[in-house]
Amino acid sequence: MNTSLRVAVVGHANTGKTSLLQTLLRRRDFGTVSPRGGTTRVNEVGEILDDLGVIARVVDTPGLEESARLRDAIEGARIERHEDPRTLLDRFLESDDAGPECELALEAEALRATTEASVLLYVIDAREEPRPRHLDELHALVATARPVVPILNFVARPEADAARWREACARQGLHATVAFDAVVYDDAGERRLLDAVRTLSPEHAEAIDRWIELRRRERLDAVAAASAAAADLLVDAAAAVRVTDPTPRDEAAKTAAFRAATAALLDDLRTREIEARDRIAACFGFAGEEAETANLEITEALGGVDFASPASLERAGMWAAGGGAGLVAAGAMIDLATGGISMGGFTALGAAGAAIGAVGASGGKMLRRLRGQDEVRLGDSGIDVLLIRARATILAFLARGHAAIEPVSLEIVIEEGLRRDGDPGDGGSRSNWTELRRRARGTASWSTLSHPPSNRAPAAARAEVALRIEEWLRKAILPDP
Ligand SMILES: Nc1nc2c(ncn2[C@@H]2O[C@H](COP(=O)(O)OP(=O)(O)O)[C@@H](O)[C@H]2O)c(=O)[nH]1
Ligand SMILES: [Mg+2]
Repeated sequence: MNTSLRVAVVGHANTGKTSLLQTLLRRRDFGTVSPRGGTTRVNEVGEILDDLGVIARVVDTPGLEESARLRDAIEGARIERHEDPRTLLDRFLESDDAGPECELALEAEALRATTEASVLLYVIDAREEPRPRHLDELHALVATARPVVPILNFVARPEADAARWREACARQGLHATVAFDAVVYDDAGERRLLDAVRTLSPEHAEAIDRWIELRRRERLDAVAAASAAAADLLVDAAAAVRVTDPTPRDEAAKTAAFRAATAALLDDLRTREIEARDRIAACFGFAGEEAETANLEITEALGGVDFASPASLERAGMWAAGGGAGLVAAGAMIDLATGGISMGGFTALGAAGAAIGAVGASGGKMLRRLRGQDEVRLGDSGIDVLLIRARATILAFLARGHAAIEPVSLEIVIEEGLRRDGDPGDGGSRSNWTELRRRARGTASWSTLSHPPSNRAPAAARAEVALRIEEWLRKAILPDP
């Protein structure tokens, strides 16, 4: 008898079995997911691994298509009246009716996987109504004599009726039903799924605990690494200084030089922000094409605040010249207002909003002379925009299952943050952020975006501020790990 944990995933075609396994395994390259049915034709095994080795094996199976016929075939294997269902199933699986060329070949393949499994996950498309064919499928699963956890998939869809399915499953004697959308990953849902497996298969409690601990640690590590990538971006953005060409020129040439420096800084910031997004994606195991699929429309978020287009920002009344206000020691300042959008308990407009009154100021008014040169820096609210987006990016990837198909929507994540706003647990974090943002200004040499570039190596003080921001973000994202 194999004593290691083995979980087989069964159900009708297209209910999301392969998707569920991709999400549980954190592997998009596992199996083939397709909106057409019948893509999985043989059982496929994946492994959950930690440093100590294999924690569990999970098995993907072909869909149980011909469930009525299957039920009849199992019943047809009866020889004596009191034979238990498992005896009938074993007899059927050994019979010619279950051979590779037979009509029920795929169903037989799936059922062979179940007879060796510790637990079965029965995946249900919760958008459907319970139908007789589901009862036929359950009949076959009951015959395996393995514990069954019904998994309600597609529960994130409005048509899904979880309560109805819970009742339908309970009537078949299955009470450990778990709602878990394979595509919209949710940590608590995965936890409930594993808890249900533990309850039905207590001899594997240790393996389940290892599995839970593995995912918990990975999550913490991913959020820490992603927060570090975001902190690095924020310091680069906050410390960046562009100095315009000092050659004495007339007012018009200076305006042009200022605009050019501003546009170049905004452009570089956008590239830098996309680079940070890719690093964040990689922290959650989305790399290369994976990150492409995630397709985070960073520049579209926050109502289209596009760093590369100061002209469009100006038109939208979303940027303004910083009029001193003690925010930046000298030089002109770009400020990106966010229309008061706030996340997780603080608004992007606060004390830092001082510069925002001057919306729509012309290029000429933006000029500040300083030794005949102009300095261009990103204003406080611009840094806040980057912070809000970076945080939303992390939250979006954190909530993304590896079977996900839709692009990540930052808008939705930011809106959810807005809805949660005012959470008393977040009190005080705004003032902490203001202080961190001030410290992140550091010196121009802290930023790879500064121009002319500094030949001084970034100071230890930069690393210290970046670490503080990383910790602040990590706590804002996972308040109590
Ligand atoms: N929206 C949504 N789509 C899903 C979900 N699970 C699976 N899908 C999609 O449903 C289709 C069938 O999924 P697949 O995993 O191949 O199902 P299988 O035949 O049971 O292995 C694919 O197009 C998936 O992307 C879910 O929870 N929500
Ligand atoms: Mg499949």
